[in-house]
Amino acid sequence: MKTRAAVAFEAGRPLEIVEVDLEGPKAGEVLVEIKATGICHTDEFTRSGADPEGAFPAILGHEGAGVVVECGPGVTGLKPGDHVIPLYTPECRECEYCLNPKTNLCQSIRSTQGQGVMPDGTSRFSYKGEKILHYMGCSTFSNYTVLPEIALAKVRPDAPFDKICYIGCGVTTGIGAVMFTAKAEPNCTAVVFGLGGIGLNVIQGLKLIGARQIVGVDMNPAKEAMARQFGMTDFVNPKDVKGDLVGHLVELTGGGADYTFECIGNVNVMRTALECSHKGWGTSIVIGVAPAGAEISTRPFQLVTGRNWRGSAFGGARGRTDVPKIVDMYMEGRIDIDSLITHKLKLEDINKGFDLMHAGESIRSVVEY
Ligand code: NAD
Ligand code: AHE
Ligand code: ZN
Repeated sequence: MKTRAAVAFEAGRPLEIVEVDLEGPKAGEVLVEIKATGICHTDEFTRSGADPEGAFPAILGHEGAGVVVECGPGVTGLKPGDHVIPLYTPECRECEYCLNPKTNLCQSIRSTQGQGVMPDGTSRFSYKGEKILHYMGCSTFSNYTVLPEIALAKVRPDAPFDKICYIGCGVTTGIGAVMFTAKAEPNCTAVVFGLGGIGLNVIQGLKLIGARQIVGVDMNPAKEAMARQFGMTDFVNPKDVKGDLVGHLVELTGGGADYTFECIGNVNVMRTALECSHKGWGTSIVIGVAPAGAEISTRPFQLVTGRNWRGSAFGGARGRTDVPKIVDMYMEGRIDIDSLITHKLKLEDINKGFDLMHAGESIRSVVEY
């Protein structure tokens, strides 16, 4: 079939809206009509050429929601008409990783996914006879896409696509990092670095679990108001801090925070985040993804003296199990997604979504098909 898609033909170039060819689903695969997709900073990270795994030409996008159109042979858990959220972290429930409660990182299709192809090693997308790669196993910047069944969470049919698409990455990543990765407890203190589409969801998660103090750090003062609305108790703009930022944050949190979250992808900030976590027990969670070649550093003494450095992908969530529950939380009014979706765009205008992100004007731009 033909489908409209925004294609990243080369790193660093704007996306181009073209009609691509899409092959139907093979064994274990599902054809999905994407109804809406968010634009996450990770899409920009890859588009820009900073992603060491980035391969082109590709159809980016990994924060979508849509409807099952057709199931390939052997698909048992989904049928046409089901509402689904694509999962860049699938859940096969069989691999060594899925069977270990310590991780959500299903590895059953990770290697082919990283190469931009389906589990059988081929792509379903082409343009003028040339192969176009998939992205993060999702490619939600295409109106129709094909995914393995294990990479789709079935969700309730009454949830609006233009809001729940955000649960496909940002909402789950932020709330999950608090609940599943940090397992933060009521009355804790926290510092959140980066008050964008991820950081605000970390704040929302911290409020939900009953954190006592939630410090937000961002260089853009325009982010303060929304962060306060979501539960931030103190705002710090590093540009306004005279002297050492770590010292300032340690003092503000009464000796360091129980939990800190880096939601930017800046290795210098990752160090600050670790070092302002509390001596003896503080945990710092790396969420931001850093460009090719970047490395983190700190004095080992920071770890010897009891701080913990951890990372979180997709908030530690197991997609097929946890995503439907997060959709329920939204539908029950327990989490706010609507306020975070600051811009709605048509696919033709998708590059505007990247411009808004760079200008610091949007939290989430959502493309509706
Ligand atoms: P965003 O662009 O919406 O937000 C980033 C925020 O960081 C902005 O508000 C910006 O002003 C602020 N910022 C930038 N540099 C700063 C600095 N030096 N100090 C303080 N604030 C600074 O991006 P997002 O969509 O929220 O994504 C954030 C990061 O999380 C990205 O690196 C993205 O790739 C990553 N991410 C990771 C996962 C995961 O599973 N680990 C999931 C989604 C996104
Ligand atoms: N390709 C990058 C890594 C990018 C990365 O860490 N991605 C996160 C999700 S970001 C969503 O917005 C992730 O899930 N990581 C685990 C994984 O298996 O990719 C690189 O540096 O190579
Ligand atoms: Zn993302």
